Amino acid sequence: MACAGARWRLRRAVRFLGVWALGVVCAAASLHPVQLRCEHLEDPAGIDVAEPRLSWVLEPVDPAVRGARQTGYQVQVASAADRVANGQADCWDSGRVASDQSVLVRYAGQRLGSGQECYWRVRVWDERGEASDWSPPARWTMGLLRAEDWRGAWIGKDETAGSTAIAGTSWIWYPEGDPATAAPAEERFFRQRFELAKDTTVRSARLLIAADNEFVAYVNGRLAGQGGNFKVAAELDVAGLLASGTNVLAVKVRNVGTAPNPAGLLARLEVVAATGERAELVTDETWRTTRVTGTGWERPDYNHGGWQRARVLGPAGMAPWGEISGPEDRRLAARYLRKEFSVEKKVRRATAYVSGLGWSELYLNGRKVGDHVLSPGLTDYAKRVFYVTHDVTHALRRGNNCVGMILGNGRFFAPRLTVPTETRTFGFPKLRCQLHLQYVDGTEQVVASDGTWRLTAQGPITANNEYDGEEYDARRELGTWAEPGFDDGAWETAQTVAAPPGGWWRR
Ligand SMILES: [Ca+2]
Repeated sequence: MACAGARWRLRRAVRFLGVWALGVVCAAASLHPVQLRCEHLEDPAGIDVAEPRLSWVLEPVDPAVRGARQTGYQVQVASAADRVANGQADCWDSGRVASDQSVLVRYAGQRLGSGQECYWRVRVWDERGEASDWSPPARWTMGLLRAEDWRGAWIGKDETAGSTAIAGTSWIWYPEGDPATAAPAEERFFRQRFELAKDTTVRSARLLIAADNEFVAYVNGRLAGQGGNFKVAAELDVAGLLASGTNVLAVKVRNVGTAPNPAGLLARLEVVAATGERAELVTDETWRTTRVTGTGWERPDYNHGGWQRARVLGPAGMAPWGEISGPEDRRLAARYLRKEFSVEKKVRRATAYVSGLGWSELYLNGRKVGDHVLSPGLTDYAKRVFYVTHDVTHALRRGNNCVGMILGNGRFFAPRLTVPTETRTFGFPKLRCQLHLQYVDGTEQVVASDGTWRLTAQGPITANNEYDGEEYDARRELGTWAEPGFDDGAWETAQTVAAPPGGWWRR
């Protein structure tokens, strides 16, 4: 009996506890909001839409519950964390909104300013009209909303673009009619002799050559190369084919077609001797040409005394061929930039706004900021240019600080312009950057990119491109270049350069 009585009392206690627990559940909402997002991002920095959209996920308090749904929400936004926690929604309080919307609820409060911090929380009402607890607060910060908020200048290192290797040469052809308009669709042969001083050791020799339509080139009787593109000169390495004394360049050109059409040959040979001495040879009226020839015409000892003098049709760039691209050696070393600045007071908040084109990595006091790679995102730079916002409050220290930047090409600086297809390029890599320091005492300081920044293109990344890869020369590593106190005396001063073509700023 004692046993049975104990069991009854236990059952009654369990029933009582169960009812009590159920009562608690019934008094609270079946849902609560989690995973707060602003513009799809978790605690984002640098939002630049005037009315950011807020989203949350509804999580059931009890996973076993079915039919739970949101019937209302309330969003509160405040300018400080403690304010939102106390319900002082000084930016926006939506009040209770009867709605099942939990995705992309548009901010509808006070107008938000550049760089402003926003803290927010949300609560929801469930299918029974019960309110959830407030979510833990989330945060977003605004970006730079107006062009005049940008105080940094565009800086970088612009160089002379493109190859001028073709300049100074001329189109030539066999003297017949008007070859630039209509030459027979036949072969023509060309030869030129040139001397290299006795005992010359050739360090390098390149032959740039273009023909309308197809050429085969020989140096001293040996095949140097062939090609068939009159818009892009071929580049042939002929160093191994040259000798001191007399040399002969021989070229066969075939004008392709079924009817007369333009024909021409254009070439330039550049020779650099081991002594550093340079010599060059271009196509001109001293070349010899013929329509018909016997075998051995390409050999150095062939006598071309009976051939005719070539006719100069006009300089490189003439119609109908127009501008000729040289070989596309557009490999460009990464730019390293640095600027030291002093922080003398306690920092409450520090924000970096950065646009480094094509791609960039930001450093503060020797450490990379953030985990972005290939940043900022690719755009059509003629239309818009992205910037990135980082909270760098904890990267700063009292005393001397250093901001550093590595600038790569991305697709801002195209690695090639015409081969295998026409490619747009926008200029040399460039940077616009500013750090906003907000001190505890309420004062502010801006460290902005300008012509006092230091720059070098002599760092370890000697070439970079997402297709061609990166060339890294560890012998050129720069050590503590992104830390204060680094000796940048051998660096150059950054140039103030033109803004990128696109004027549209978005994160
Ligand atoms: Ca032709």
